[in-house]
Amino acid sequence: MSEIKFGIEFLPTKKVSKLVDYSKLAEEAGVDYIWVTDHYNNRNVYASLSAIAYATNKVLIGTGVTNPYVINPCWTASAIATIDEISGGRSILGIGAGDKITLESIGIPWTKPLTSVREAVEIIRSLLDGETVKYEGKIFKIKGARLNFKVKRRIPIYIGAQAPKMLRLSGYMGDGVLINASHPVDFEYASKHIKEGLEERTEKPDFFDIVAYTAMSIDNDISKAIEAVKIVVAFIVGGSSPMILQRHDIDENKAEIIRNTIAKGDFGGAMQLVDDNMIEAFSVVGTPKDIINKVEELRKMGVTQVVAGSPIGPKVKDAIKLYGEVIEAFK
Ligand code: F42
Repeated sequence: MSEIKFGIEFLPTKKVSKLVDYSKLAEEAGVDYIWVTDHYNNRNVYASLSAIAYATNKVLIGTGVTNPYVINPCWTASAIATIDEISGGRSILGIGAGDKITLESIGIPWTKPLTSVREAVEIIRSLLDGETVKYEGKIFKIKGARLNFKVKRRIPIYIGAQAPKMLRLSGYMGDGVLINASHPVDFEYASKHIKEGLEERTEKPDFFDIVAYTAMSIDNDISKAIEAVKIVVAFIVGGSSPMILQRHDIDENKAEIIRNTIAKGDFGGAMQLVDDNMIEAFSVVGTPKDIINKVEELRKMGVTQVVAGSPIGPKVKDAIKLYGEVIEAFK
């Protein structure tokens, strides 16, 4: 069975200096990958990655995930290549379709997400390979683009995917896939589609990273860990498609009530509506021992990287240290 790597997700909602502290702690805890989310209304992802790059030595760092709508792929290629230079060859690029509601709120129509991601990845890969890009796509028309500096290594590109065609696309053209999921049944589903994409590829990769990008909450006190994850699970349940809810035996009416409660701004109320089944379906939660068991289950499903996503734990710094215990158990 394949080895498993460990990542952590940071949201630049707090000052970059805090993110840098967390990143140093994560590196000390043995984390292999730091993924920083990209939303225009948080601190900028590349400015954050740049600060993290200077403060760390070994950990791989990247966007988790950027999108091709707010930022043109040519700009993204330059940005991630710059991070690679600053970090001494430690960058990774995560790209996805972005969030419809946020994009539309800033006047960007969320059209053809699959095509947009596919075209963006093709353009970015070619630019990083040092090519002059002329591209006549459905979304992007590039007359002649080229980076004025050389990228020293092949920067891995990961695609954020949950839905079937996007999962297949990740297998077809990515180096890995970031799947927002926590439960083995979701990976059973995802594997099928990723495999189809991998089979369509003419040049098979030596390794394809299947990443469980999951809500995680670690604490020695399990009840505190559960309490901290409830609001994240409420948002996931509220935002999940009927197909995903059915897969986890979650009543669509309950999900709708949670969605409406969140929409009213009643987060406490939404948390109270979250039940054990929802927590089990959409998060990895508990003491380090509980997390180790869950990671082992995911590893058996073919997951090759686990990412500790929000909230990480009731106390983030303590949770990062406890995550180190989990990582140690797999070394
Ligand atoms: N989004 C952010 O904005 N910021 C983040 O930091 C972020 C992090 C993140 C981490 C992991 C992860 O998995 C996702 C993350 N996301 C983040 C969300 C991400 O950007 C995507 O929104 C998310 O992954 C949704 O992708 P999805 O796999 O659910 O795919 C959607 C777009 C979908 O509908 N896919 C369909 C499918 O079957 O795969 C395909 C739709 C399709 O075919 N569209 C056609 C096309 O050409 O694009 C057009 C169809 C038509 O009718 O026009």
